[in-house]
Amino acid sequence: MENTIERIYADAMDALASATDVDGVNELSIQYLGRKGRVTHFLRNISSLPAEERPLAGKRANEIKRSLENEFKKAEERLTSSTQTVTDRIDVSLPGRVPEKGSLHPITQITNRICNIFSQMGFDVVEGPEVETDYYNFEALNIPKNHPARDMQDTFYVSDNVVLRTHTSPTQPRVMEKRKPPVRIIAPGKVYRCDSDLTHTPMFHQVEGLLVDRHVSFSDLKGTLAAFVHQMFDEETTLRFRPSFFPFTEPSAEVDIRCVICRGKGCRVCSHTGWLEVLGSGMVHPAVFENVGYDTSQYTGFAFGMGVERIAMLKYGIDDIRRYFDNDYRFLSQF
Ligand code: 2U9
Repeated sequence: MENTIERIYADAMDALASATDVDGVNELSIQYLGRKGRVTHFLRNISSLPAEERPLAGKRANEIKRSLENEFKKAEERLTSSTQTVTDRIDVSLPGRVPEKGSLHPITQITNRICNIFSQMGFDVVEGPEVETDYYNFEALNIPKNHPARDMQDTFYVSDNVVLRTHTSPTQPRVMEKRKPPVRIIAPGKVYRCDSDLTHTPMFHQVEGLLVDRHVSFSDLKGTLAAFVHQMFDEETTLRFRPSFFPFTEPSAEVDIRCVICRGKGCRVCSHTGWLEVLGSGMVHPAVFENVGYDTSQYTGFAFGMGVERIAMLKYGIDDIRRYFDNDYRFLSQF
């Protein structure tokens, strides 16, 4: 008899340990302590036990009944409070958090735009190494050993003959060594110079272009760059070519556009000149063609280069180049 009530108790405690919610506990309470429950049934039938067993069986059955009432109550409280905690903290009816949409960095957007404009004119986009040999970065481009551009102040030297490229132009002799004219290529990418202030960062982005064919003249250069400026800024933008000097082009010219802010009246952005410098350009120096084995009696070509940060500053009206590299979300999310 003692075994029967102890078994009932053990079964009840096992079942309670696996109950996961309040409904489950209530169900067990009915199974064991309800009108037709196992403990109730045992208590009702005590009178049928031999007289000497009744007092002990009755005492133990009542102890178990109280213990189970207590255990069921505790389990009910525990499960109710944990359910409440979850629902209190999490409102499952709230709309989910929508992740912020990313976008391309403004420098990437402008680089793509420049490349698209030249691609439509038939230029191939080519990329070269950022760690470059002295030969391709300087020598092949007619920048001799004693040229000021080689100064340690301006160039990051990796070793005696290896540098971080100071422009993307070295990509082009690399291509010319492999391809015969006609050649129409633009080289976008990162370049490095030992320089840092409001308008210079040690790393910046360039796009440099090259076209080589028979009968290429300075007027082809002017027409191509005018078409570029009109698509990049707008059709009304006036441009002018100003004589300049680069070791790799002869003659050379810098290209200015009418100030996009004041339209030529003079303002802080154009230093009150009414003009903004946007490109460098020129006819490729014959020495550069000789270095790659092109016949200078057959072929001529023009080349140009621009700083992407500068073009983006003018397009978006940004006055400090360092904004591009701060990674401030408030700045970047505007593009
Ligand atoms: C080859 C021959 C010549 C590319 C050129 C420039 C002029 C130029 C600067 C503009 C602003 C770079 O970012 S910047 O500092 N570039 O002024 N670049 S002509 O001339 C070449 C390229 C390749 C084989």
